[in-house]
Amino acid sequence: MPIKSLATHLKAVFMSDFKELRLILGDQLNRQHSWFATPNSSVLFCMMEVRSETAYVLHHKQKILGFFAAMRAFAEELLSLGHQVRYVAISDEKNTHDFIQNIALILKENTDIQSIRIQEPDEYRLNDYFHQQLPTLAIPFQIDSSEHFLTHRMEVAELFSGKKSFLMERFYQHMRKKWNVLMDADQPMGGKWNFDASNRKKLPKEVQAPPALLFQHDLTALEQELENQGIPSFGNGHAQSFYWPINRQESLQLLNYFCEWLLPHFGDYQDAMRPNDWSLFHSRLSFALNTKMLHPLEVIQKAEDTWRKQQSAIALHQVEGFIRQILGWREYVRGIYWAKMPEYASMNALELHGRLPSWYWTGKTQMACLRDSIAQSLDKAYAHHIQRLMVTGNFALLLGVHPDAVDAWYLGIYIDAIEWVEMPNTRGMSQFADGGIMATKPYVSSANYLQKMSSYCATCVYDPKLRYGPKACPFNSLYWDFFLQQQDKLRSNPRIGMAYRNLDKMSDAEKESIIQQAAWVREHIEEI
Ligand code: FAD
Ligand code: DLZ
Ligand code: SF4
Repeated sequence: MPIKSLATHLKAVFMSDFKELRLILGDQLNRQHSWFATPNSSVLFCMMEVRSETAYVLHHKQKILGFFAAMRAFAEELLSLGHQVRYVAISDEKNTHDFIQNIALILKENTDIQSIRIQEPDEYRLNDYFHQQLPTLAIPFQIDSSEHFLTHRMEVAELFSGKKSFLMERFYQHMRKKWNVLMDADQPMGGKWNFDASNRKKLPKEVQAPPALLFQHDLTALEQELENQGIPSFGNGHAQSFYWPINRQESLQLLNYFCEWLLPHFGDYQDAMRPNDWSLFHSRLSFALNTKMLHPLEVIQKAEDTWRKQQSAIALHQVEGFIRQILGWREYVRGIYWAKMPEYASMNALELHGRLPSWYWTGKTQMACLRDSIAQSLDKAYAHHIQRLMVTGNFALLLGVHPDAVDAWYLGIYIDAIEWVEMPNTRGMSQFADGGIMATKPYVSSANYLQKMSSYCATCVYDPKLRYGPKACPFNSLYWDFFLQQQDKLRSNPRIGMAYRNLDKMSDAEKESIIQQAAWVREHIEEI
């Protein structure tokens, strides 16, 4: 059913006597939720495209298109299953562009409604908003579980109660046992919990990743609607053939495609990077997962089942590496978020105050790794983990950018960016702004790492081996300068001992050249 036909259905719903209103947010597209088990003519499901959600950060166009298209497709699906839906579109004349005010209007039109239910919003901002605003409607309300996650919000906090740092590995083992994933009775499959060491292979030239599975949705009408409403955005929209999954069926297709073609090499090349190869062996399931079109357990179980059936073709470390990301990292970062918000959002342990270079918004830099990763992000609203962590995140930290600016960039640019997962990854894992709650040391590197894990350097105007001089790779001077500048805070960290031992071996003249080169890079940051 085309999205346009929603309006016709919506007229019909005004005729009924609804007793309960249930709000579905844009990242709550979970068809398996118990709310939808049986159609109930006294329940009115409401979904709303509101300006406030398009404006809390400047979003990539594909992110807005993707969320709205998936929301509309979900509303259509609910209608086809016999549910009653009130869909407030962005261009709806009556849209107040505020959830509570819209609900107030619907209550006015449907005077029999006696209660409201929502599902737990995953972002602190919206959770706070609903806790403050729902009571103002003066009608009983209930907040239900989203039935999506494998932990409750405070599970990580409880597990690490009284501890200064929260190590993922301990949490991951707890989750493997709790959900009986990759277990052999009470022992981990293969005798080890973690095959991380097998996940760092370089990508040989002759290894080609299968093409990414792309869908083709014509979203030009929706794009026009956004333009007519003056919704700001950046990046390329690809509205004519929008390729992200926008419903459960496509999300399942993407999962099947991943298990068949990409899983066999996922673990090997998880950390590899290659110019123009934008997703390699990664699943690109994050949008489907974060909108809840897919449940994490079904993704994990499908991967484990695929491995169990094809053990001769798929090695254990390929599947363990993938499952760790979802059963471990995804749930863990959510736990950190709820344990540490709202303070987490303003942490800046390294006291960094710099600006993000303007080319983070254009990709116009001569540094091949950054140019490729940023241009790809602007074009695809996607970069894989190691590009986010070791290219864009690494450089922003070395440069000394304020974590607020880094957070806003990551929250805006990626199709999968919802604050509960974006912020701990950015502020915690990538920028060390939480002072080590998540990571035991800052994820920074010189060009050496990038040269080892990618083929970017071969195409770059800069020389990854040089620390100073006009051809020197900017990562190198910034890397050593970072450790010099952060000595007070980092020298005593045993995990960084090697960096300081190397610095201590350098002559004063060498250190001075590095400092000057780093200062030059900072001064000319817009041209490098
Ligand atoms: P795959 O590599 O195929 O991994 C499979 C799944 O594992 C992902 O879909 C995702 O659900 C999960 N996963 C993997 N790594 C992580 C992680 N570190 N934290 C949480 N889940 C993980 N992920 C988001 O979903 N939204 C974000 O806004 C986001 N922001 C990030 C910002 C930074 C600075 C960094 C370093 C990482 C961020 N991540 C974020 C984590 C990770 O990079 C993405 O989940 C991943 O790149 C999505 O692509 P994929 O689906 O192909 O992942
Ligand atoms: C990302 C997004 C956007 C752009 N717009 C909407 C919207 O108009 N209505 C809505 O319900 N949800 C939207 N979303 C997703 C929300 O930001 C998401 O529901 C919250 O972040 C809660 O986690
Ligand atoms: Fe990136 Fe430096 Fe390599 Fe160029 S030389 S691609 S800037 S790491």
